[in-house]
Amino acid sequence: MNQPKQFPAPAHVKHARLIAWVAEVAALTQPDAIVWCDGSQEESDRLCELMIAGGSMTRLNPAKRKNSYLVLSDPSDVARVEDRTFVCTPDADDAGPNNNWEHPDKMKETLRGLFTGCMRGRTMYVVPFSMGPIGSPIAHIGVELSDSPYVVVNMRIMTRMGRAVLDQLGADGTFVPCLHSVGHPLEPGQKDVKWPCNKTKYICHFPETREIWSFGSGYGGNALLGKKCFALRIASTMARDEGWLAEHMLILGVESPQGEKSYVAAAFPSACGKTNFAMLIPPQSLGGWKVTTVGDDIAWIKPGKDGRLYAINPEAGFFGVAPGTSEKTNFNAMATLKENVIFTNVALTDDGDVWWEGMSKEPPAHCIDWQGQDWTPAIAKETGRKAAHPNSRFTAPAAQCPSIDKDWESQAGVPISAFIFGGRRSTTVPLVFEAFNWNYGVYMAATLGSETTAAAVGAQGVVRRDPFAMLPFCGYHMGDYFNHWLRIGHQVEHAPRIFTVNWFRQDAEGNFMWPGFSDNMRVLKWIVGRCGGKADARQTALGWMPRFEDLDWSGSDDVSREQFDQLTTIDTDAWREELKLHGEWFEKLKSRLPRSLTLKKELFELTLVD
Ligand code: SAT
Ligand code: MN
Repeated sequence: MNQPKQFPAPAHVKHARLIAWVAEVAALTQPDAIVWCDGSQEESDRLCELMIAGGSMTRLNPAKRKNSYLVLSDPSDVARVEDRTFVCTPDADDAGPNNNWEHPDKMKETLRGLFTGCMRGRTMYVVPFSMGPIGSPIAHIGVELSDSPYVVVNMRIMTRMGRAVLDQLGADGTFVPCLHSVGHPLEPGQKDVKWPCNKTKYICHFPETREIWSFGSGYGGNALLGKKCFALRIASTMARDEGWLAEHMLILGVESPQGEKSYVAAAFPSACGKTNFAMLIPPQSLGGWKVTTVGDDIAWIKPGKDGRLYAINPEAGFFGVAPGTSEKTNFNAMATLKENVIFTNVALTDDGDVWWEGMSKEPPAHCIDWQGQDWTPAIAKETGRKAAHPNSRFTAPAAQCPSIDKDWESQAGVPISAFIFGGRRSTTVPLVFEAFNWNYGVYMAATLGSETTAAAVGAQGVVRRDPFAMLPFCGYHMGDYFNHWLRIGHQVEHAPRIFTVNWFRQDAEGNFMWPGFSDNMRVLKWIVGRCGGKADARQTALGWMPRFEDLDWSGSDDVSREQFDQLTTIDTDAWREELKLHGEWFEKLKSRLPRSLTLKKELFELTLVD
């Protein structure tokens, strides 16, 4: 019988509980080696070399993109797997109808079976990471154990990772244990595949014990456990218990030509343009407005002593959707992508650079697509095959973004003046409106709908309720979550105002009616104007809405008064239908739905009678 391997922890690691956990996981998963990651550039370079040698990573032409790489995943492992994602609470009702549920004991038993020997033939990496600036009172620490070097190099960009975090943890600091395996052990002599993964996938959360176990996938939110698993699902339960908010929101700063600065946080479902909005460049014709970026995906928000809400971006990088990103749609993102980037599932050009649909008007004459096959515009036309997968991604350091806010790493966070909620809706929802009050805003966010995208496996383009853009990310019962939001709004003295936007409304011919992108600044200017008492509005059944003359149209002739009327019209019949859907959605949450939301719905029905 082989003796199980012993792996002594490095001398500088003083944390007994961490050492014991790593040893316990090693005994279960039986890796060949353990590496405690220090987060250095050398370490990252070494891992990239390893992946290049193994054929799973390609170095891009440094003359085109310095220190950047391309990885192509298995075609079966390209997005978050929501139907394989579980919240394991002792009582099923606590997970709510918005989560798949299993009892923690039963799930642990299943997982122990899957994890037994699952790292054989591989190295287990110990990845200490901080979500938020190290030492910030809003930040929290996690440690991910993973057998994927791809995960390690991505986590180094997406979080503050390595030695400094271990130092911060000291001998007994609190951390969230995050266990990850691609679930593809190697027998002696067995050759590895380019993208190891397993057909069986489990993305499991244990809110009571604040643990994450993820098996079988190497992609994005399934594997970079600091992101959706920790920073949203586990953190949302921490936030519920401790009186703060963990949200699927970008954070941006808006500065007027007079130098007045405010910050807003905005929630949109995955792949609805959060990154573009967070990095928007205002039209020059508006005269010196500036937008700065604090974060593009997740916000942790805590009440400050002055009665305002303060937000940090818990991440350190962007994991953005590549297709559609161009100098025109997101200049700042393209500038962020010049060096130190890992691309996943985009196409490789003949000169060693990357390409994706929408990056340039003219596609390259030839490239290698995300599945490693020859791709030409003619092939695309004939077969409909995309060069880049619709959910292909870039992983890039936030610090490289030209629009990064000077306070993006502030330990205290930035004060939030407004919350914005938006979905992808081709009909029904007007361009923008402001909720009458906090509870109304919570109602609007709680009933937010959006057409589904490629960010998750499953049918695309169907409207689903995605309350607060948190449906796949809320780690507990949605009804309790709404209650939590209602409570927070009444606890803080200066609660932000709440707005709904929809950039995606279409006309009868299916054309987008709103130009979007930099023109979104016109809406944003109105929003911060409302917060500062400087913008007018008319009262409608949905809330306060700008009249044509309330938006600044300087330099724009894209939207006529008639088009604006169409964009902001409230179609009473469509809203009656919409309210029926709200009703069906509320029915699902019935046992824990706050009474005030049901009342709001009734009130709404009455206002819509005309
Ligand atoms: O794969 S991720 O969850 O990181 C991206 C997303 O769905 O927003
Ligand atoms: Mn997201």
